[in-house]
Amino acid sequence: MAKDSNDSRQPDSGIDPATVENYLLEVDRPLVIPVNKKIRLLTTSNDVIHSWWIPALGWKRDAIPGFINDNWTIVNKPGIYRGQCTELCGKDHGFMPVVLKAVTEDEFVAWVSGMKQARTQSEAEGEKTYSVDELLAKGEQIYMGTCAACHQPTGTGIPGAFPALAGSKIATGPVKDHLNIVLNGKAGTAMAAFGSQLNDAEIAAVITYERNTWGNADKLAGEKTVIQPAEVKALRSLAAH
Ligand SMILES: [Cu+2]
Repeated sequence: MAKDSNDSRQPDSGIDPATVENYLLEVDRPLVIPVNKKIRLLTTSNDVIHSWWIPALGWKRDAIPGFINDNWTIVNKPGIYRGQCTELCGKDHGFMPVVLKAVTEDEFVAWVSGMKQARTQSEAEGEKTYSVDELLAKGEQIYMGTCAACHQPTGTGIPGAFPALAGSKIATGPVKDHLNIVLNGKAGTAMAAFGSQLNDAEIAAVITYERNTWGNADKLAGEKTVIQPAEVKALRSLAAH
């Protein structure tokens, strides 16, 4: 879901949903397809059963962990087609928009090459070693965009709902545990897995930021405070085996 919708829906956000365009119906990464091409869509899930639904396509398809379902579509008119999760999937069911963007063949080719470029750049970032300042600046940006909605910009969380990171066991404990929860999430809690959403450099930056902010660095007795992308990469491959 798009950040402005998510920010607005938080308790006491002070942001009037009426001022947010396509409130709860906007995403950060739409599904982009070319028009006039038969498209096969595969659906699965990494947590519970959802159902992928865009009314204009005329069908719904369950997204089930451990299974891959498929369906197809041909979209003739370029444009934005909106939908939502249509399986009562949990407490966040109301916050699962689906956005499909149908574009011309030329636009699609350009989009694919842009995505490939971004991937190459992201891989190059993962090979670099960063200064502490670079990690902190990048980490703050990612924290504010990805983590702050629940853990709050001040790192204090929301008591009873989202744990604080300021002085927390995870953010001031062994780096391996910290990396593990950010990469893989925590079952039975609202903590999602960010391993597939953030690249190695982004994960390294946000972990470094969390370990050096809100007084956490002072509590890290003997634990690592600065993490580089290569260390994230190493732990990813460990988890994959
Ligand atoms: Cu859902």
